Amino acid sequence: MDFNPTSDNYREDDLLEKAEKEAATKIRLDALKKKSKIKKGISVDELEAIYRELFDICDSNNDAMLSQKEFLKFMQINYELHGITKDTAAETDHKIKKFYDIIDADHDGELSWTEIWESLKDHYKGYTTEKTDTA
Ligand SMILES: [Ca+2]
Ligand SMILES: [Ca+2]
Repeated sequence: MDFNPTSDNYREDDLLEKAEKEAATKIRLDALKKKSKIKKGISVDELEAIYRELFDICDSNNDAMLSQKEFLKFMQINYELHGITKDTAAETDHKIKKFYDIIDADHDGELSWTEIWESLKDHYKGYTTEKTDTA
């Protein structure tokens, strides 16, 4: 008998792991959408926490950078968090690319959390409140 059960099993585990990861991501995303609404007067800390979570969710390959494909997902969910129903698929690639290039401060073709947060902080100036309630 010539078969390789080890490699078959490995493959199965691999797929299972992928499915589990996708399910876990969906749960995190649903939780984020449910509890997080970005509205005027939000604290900087709160805003940062929301985007940090969103960044992690969109970083599918866990390399701490957002590729252009991952960034597209980030933008799509970002619209949803603002209560805007807008399909980024309808946005031109050109527009997304332009955003991407603006945020990519060191021009390495990928977006780090620092690059994204710096850009967002600037974008939300005057929208957020600095003071945070310390319990
Ligand atoms: Ca990534
Ligand atoms: Ca970069």
